[in-house]
Amino acid sequence: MNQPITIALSKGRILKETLPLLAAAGIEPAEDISQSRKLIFDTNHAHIKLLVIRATDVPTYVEYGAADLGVAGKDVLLEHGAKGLYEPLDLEISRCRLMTAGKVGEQVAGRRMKVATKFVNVAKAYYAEQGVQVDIIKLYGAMELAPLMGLADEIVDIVDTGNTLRANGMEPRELIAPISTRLVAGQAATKMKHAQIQPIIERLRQAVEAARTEEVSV
Ligand code: PRT
Ligand code: MG
Repeated sequence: MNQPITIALSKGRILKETLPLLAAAGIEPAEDISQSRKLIFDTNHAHIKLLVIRATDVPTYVEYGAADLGVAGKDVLLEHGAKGLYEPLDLEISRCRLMTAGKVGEQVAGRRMKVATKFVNVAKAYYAEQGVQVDIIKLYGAMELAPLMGLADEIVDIVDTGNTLRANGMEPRELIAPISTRLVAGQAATKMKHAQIQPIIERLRQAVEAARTEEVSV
C-alpha cells in the first residue's frame, strides 16, 4: 500500500519552472493549477497531492511534517534556517544571486550603515561575518526604493540580470550566495515514508539531468 505523499510547491515564478520538472518525473496535477484557486491538487498518482503555497511557508510545512517534500528557493531556505530539513536535490531552476547593493558610487563613512531587506537573518549573519556593524530594517518588497529615499544605505536582495538595480541608480556590490531552487524533505517523512519518497527524488534527479543536457545541447 502506498502511503500518502504531499509535496509543497512555491507559487509564483518558481512554480512555472517546477511543473515541467515534475511532469518529466511523471507527476502531473489532475487539473490546470494556473486556472484554479484551489490550494490542494490531486495528481495522476492516487497517493500524491500537491500544495501550492507562499514560498516562505514551504519550509514550515515540511519542517512540521504537514508536507513530506517541498520546493523552495535557497534564499528562502537560508532565511528560514531550514532546521530539520534535508536538501536532497538541487532542481537547478530559478537561478539568481543574493547580493548586497547600494546607490552607484555612494559610500558610508563614520556611522553605522542601515541595511533594508526582507532577508533579515541572512543579512545579520552576512554583515556580522564581515565584521561590519549595521542596523537592519525589515521590508516586504521593493527593496530598491529604500536607498533612493534615504531609508537605507544598502539593501540585501535577489539579483538576476541587474536591470532592476540599474533602472534605480543602484549597483550590485558583494555576492552573499548563489541561489537556485531546491527540493527539501522533512526528517519524519524521510524516515517513515522512505520507500515512497526515494523514487520521487530519483525521478526528479533524472529530470534535472535531462533538462541540463538539453540546455547544453541548445
Ligand atoms: O510575492 P512574494 O513575496 O510571495 O514572493 P516573490 O515575489 O519573491 O516570489 P517570486 O514568484 O518572485 O519568486 C521568488 C523566488 O524566485 C525567489 O525566492 C528566488 O529563489 C527566485 N528568483 C529567481 C527570483 C528572481 N530570480 C528575481 N529576479 N526572485 C525575485 N527576483 C526579483 C528580485 O527580487 C528583484 O526585484 O527580480 C528583481 C531582480 O531581477 P533583475 O533581473 O532585474 O536583476
Ligand atoms: Mg513577486
